[in-house]
Amino acid sequence: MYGNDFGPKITADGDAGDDPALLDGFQRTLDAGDRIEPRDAMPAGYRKTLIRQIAQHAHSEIIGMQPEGNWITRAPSLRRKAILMAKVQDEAGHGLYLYAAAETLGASREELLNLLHDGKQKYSSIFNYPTLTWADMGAIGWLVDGAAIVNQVPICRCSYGPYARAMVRICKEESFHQRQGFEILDTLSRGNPSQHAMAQDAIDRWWWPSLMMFGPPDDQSPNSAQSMAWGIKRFSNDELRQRFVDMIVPQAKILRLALPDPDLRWNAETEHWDFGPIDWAEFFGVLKGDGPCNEQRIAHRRGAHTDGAWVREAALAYADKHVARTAAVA
Ligand code: FAQ
Repeated sequence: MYGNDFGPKITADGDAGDDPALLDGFQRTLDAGDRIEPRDAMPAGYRKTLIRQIAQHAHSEIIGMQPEGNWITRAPSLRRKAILMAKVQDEAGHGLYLYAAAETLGASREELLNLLHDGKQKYSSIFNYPTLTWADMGAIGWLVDGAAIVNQVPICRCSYGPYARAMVRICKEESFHQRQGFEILDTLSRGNPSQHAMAQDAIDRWWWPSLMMFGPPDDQSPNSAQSMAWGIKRFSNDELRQRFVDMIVPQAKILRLALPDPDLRWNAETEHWDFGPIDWAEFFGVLKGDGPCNEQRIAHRRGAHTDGAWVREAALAYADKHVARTAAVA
């Protein structure tokens, strides 16, 4: 654990409480554009918000392995299979970095996983949709990883050091993921008519849920204002959603695929692409647990956790043995 190691001593739990000197030190660090580090004093709300967001992010990475893992055995070639396996492993790695970042705030991985398994913490809405065809691997890479990059690049500049640093590597890997999704769709789109139709069908199903990944509209986003004031979020949900649409429209043209929105048009005044209304009732329904795959995703995750208990026990036993041996030699 490390901290900036200047400023006043922090309280036992690291929270600034009402102490004006501690709160002032925290604010000065933010104002200077410096990073808050694990041993720095921070308001309890800042710690709580970070744990909530980082946990949700970590849960999304590991639940996000399921829709793609579903296609590893059915990938159309050995090359595609090797690439998909590497991608799914990357998502597990992202989960690991993020749970480790949350641990620096005092939330253990076990505690956070229990909250996920008990339905007390969220994961991204997008992973409650099914992957019906191989083209969905392309759509996830291009649109879902594409949305993830647009959302996550600004988090590399987030005010909390361990989260910001974890995001640097994650974003590099997500960029590769997006390109592999684009390449899958490009191949299908230029293939025979049924391959092109399969790619188009995937885009038709994944487009709107991808726009929902950025969260509710700004006027219905209870956390945005405070998270932006604390430098956890750098841009609002709607700003990032617009950035994503502006990035994707020209790419869709290159892919020769249509985005399923009759209201999509270039607005010369704003210099952005206008898009049609998002079905927020669907989004909030998915958050409540009514998406097509919510139950399946959580049941599978709980099962994987139970099946993996022996691995955690063996790793702990090995670590204990190692500590005992080192102590005996010393
Ligand atoms: N799904 O007040 P806000 C990926 C919740 S990683 C579910 O606007 P906030 C990689 C929100 O938690 C994808 N819940 O919230 C990959 C809050 O609930 P709470 C995940 C959502 O935090 C690719 C409530 O709604 N990325 O895809 C969603 O300020 C391919 C009110 O919302 C991250 O987590 C949603 N879409 O802004 C893996 C990035 N949106 O907790 C495999 C980091 C909102 O108050 C394959 N997170 N909610 O009960 C963020 O940037 C933010 O947390 C937002 C939400 C923007 C997601």
